[in-house]
Amino acid sequence: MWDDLWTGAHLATMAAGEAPYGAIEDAALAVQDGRIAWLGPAAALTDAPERLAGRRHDAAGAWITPGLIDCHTHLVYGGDRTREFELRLTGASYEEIARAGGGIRYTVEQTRAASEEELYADALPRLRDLLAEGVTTIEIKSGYGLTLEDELKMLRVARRLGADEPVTVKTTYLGAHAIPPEFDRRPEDYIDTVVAAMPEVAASGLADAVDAFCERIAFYPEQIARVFEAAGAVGLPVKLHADQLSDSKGASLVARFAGLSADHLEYTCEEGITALARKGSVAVLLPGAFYFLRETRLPPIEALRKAGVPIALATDCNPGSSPVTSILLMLNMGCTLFRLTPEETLAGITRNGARALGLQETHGTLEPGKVADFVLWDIKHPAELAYRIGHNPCRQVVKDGKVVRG
Ligand code: DI6
Ligand code: FE
Repeated sequence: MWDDLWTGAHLATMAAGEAPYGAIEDAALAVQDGRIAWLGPAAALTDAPERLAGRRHDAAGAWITPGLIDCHTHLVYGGDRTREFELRLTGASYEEIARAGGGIRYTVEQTRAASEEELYADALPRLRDLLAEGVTTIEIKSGYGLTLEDELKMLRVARRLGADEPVTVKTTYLGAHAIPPEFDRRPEDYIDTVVAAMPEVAASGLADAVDAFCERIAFYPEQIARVFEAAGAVGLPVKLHADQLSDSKGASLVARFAGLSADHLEYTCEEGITALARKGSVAVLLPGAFYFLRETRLPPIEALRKAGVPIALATDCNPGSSPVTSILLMLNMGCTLFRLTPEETLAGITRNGARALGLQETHGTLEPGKVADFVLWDIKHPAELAYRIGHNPCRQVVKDGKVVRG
C-alpha cells in the first residue's frame, strides 16, 4: 500500500520524450517513502484508491509539475544596492560602477559587516518568496565575503536555510567573484588565496560546487583555470559566470573542465557552444540580469538549441544585477526576452535545472523512483505558468513526499 495518492490531476512530468511537457492528462501519482512510487493515467490504477494508499488527495483538476529548481542564486548577502540602481538610471553603467569600487565590492563590505544571524534574517524572506512559487530546490552561492572566514559564514547561512525550510539547498563556493579591496591590483595574489582555501572549503562540507566570475572586470580564464584545478583536486564540480558582459571564452573554459554549467552566455561564440555540447554542460540563462541591466545582446539561443545544449533558467537573485525573487517571472521573461517556448522555460527550471546542479538522477522530472518534490497548480495548461505576470497559481507544494504548503 502506498503512503499517498493524488488523483484528479494532469501531470506535466517534464520527462524527455514525445508528448509536450511529458503530459499525462486525467492522471494519478503515488508516493511511498518520500519517492514517486507510480504515476500514469488514472484509468490504469489497478484498484480503488482507498485500497491503494493510506492517504488520498483529490487534485480537483490541478496540473502537477516537478518541484521548481532555481539553479543560480546569490540569495545570501548583506545590504542592498538601491543607490546603485538610481545611479545607473542617471547614466552610469554596471561596469563603470564596478570599476569605481562600487557594485560587488559594496555588497562585500555590507556582507563582511553582517553577522550570520543578520544574513539569515535578510535572506529568509527572499527564500520564502521563491518557495511560495513552488521552488523546492535552490542553489546558493557565496562570493560576497572574499575571505575564507566570510565565505564560510555565507555558506553556513545557506546550509541553515536548507535545514530550516522545506527546500533542498545546493551550495557553491564563489571565492573568485571579485578582487577584494585589500588585493587591489593583485589579482594573482588573491587567486593564490582562493586556491589555498580550497582544501578547507571542501573539508568544511559547506560547498557542493565551485563557481567563478570570468570577465574583464573580474578574472581571466587562466586565473580561473587555477581555481578549477584546485576544485578538481578536492573533488568539487565547477560552473562559471561566463560571457555575461563580453566574450571572455568562459563557455570553452567550462567545457575544458567538464563543468556542470556555463551561466549567462550573452556573448558566447559558436566555438564555446560546440564545446559545451561536447561535454554535456548546461547553459544557464538568466533573463532577470539581462532585463535589469538593460542588456541588448541576446544569448545565442538558436545555436544552443541546434547544438543540443540543455538550457536551464534561473533568477540569479542578487542585489546588483538581478534583484529577483520570482521564478515564475523568469518563465515569462525567458519567453518574451529570449523567445524560448513556454515548454523550454519550464524544462529550464525543472529537468535542466536539476542537471545544472548534478541532480538529474533524483530531481527535475516526475518519474517513478525520483524524489517526490512536486507542485499542484490552478491552471488549465502548463503554458499558463509562463504566460501570466504577477499571478501565482501555486495551490500545493509537496517536498520529499510531504505536503509543505497548501
Ligand atoms: N554576475 C552576476 O550576475 C552576479 N555576479 C556576477 O558575477 C551579480 C553580482 C552583483 O552585482 O552583486
Ligand atoms: Fe550570478
